Amino acid sequence: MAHNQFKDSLDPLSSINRHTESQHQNTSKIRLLPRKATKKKKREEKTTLKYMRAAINRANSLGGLFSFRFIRNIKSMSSSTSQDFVSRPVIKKVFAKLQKEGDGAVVRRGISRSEQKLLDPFLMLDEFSVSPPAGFPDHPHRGFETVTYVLEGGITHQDFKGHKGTIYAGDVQWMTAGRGIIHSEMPEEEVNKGLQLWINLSSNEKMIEPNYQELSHSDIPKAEQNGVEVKVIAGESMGIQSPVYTRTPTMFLDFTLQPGAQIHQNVPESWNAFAYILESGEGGGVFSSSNSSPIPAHSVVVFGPGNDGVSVWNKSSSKQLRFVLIAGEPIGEPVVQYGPFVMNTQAEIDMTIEDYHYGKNGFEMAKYWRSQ
Ligand code: FJE
Ligand code: FE
Repeated sequence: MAHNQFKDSLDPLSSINRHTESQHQNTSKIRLLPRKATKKKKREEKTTLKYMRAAINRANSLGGLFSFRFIRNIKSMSSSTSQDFVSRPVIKKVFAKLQKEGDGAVVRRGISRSEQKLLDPFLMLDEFSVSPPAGFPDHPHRGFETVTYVLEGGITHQDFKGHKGTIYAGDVQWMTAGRGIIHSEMPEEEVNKGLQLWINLSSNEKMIEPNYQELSHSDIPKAEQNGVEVKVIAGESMGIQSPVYTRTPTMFLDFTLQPGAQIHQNVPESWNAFAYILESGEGGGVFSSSNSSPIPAHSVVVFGPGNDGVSVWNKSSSKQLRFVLIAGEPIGEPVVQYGPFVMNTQAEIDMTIEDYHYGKNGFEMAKYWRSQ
């Protein structure tokens, strides 16, 4: 295996080959499909809304000071459509171009250094596609977590402490590298695809003992409503909760919207949030506002701050829209990254390189271990 070649690519994630689109208004017309709600239900919703509005008006005229927010909350309680919600705005779109990584693997890097400030605590998002003999042979990590979500095929991982396993389509490995992991991540089948997300750890957790949370697809709670399916990998959605423990508070949801479906997902106020579009119909997915321009598959959609969640529409008439919605509580600390090591200061990076080189402070097995 071309270990040396791979080691070179462990240098600061360098060959970042991407482009950023500025937002532009869309002029193309896309037909809005009828919602699934029945006419009767719509009528009922309208009536409820009418009475609520009347009640608010009465209260207001009686001198009660109802904020806009309060009124909106009452409105949103009466309906499950996203038209009634205000969404966070889209502040950046990044189309993730293909680039080579590891040993012959190809990734689309959606998040890299340029988004780290906007998207604290997230460091990297790769959509990978890898076929044997390519892969991600023996390499270290320190100071953050990697989340691997397999979409097709399987990935076998082996680490320097004897931990080994294969995750297949729908399975998740939530790895806390902490003070140090050395592992290999290699494809199992002909075609192997998925996402790998890197989540930073706060300074007081960077040197914790490594840990794994492995979830089979059957451990990942799933809900379905009005043409929307959600798989809750981390956090909570549609009343169901993931069993994953997130040291850095994180939400990771996999949404599939049938043609014509729409959602509004709440996101905690202070958290940073983005979506990554996995598949879409003509033009893409519509985010934030119903009349904004569709965003194509393989794009990162960065949401601005706000106490609201995000609204999404699938305006395609035939294809489903699949995207992950990821949000996390910002750590707010300096980030110094040297490839697979992410610390707070250059001195800590220098120490990490030394630890890795001499096999110290968590990298004890570095000198002896090789993957099979
Ligand atoms: C890495 C280069 C790399 N994206 N997606 C440099 F390729 C890697 C690395 C991965 C990776 C692994 C999987 Cl299974 C999926 C990935 C990059 O292993 F960590 C550094 N530093
Ligand atoms: Fe890795």
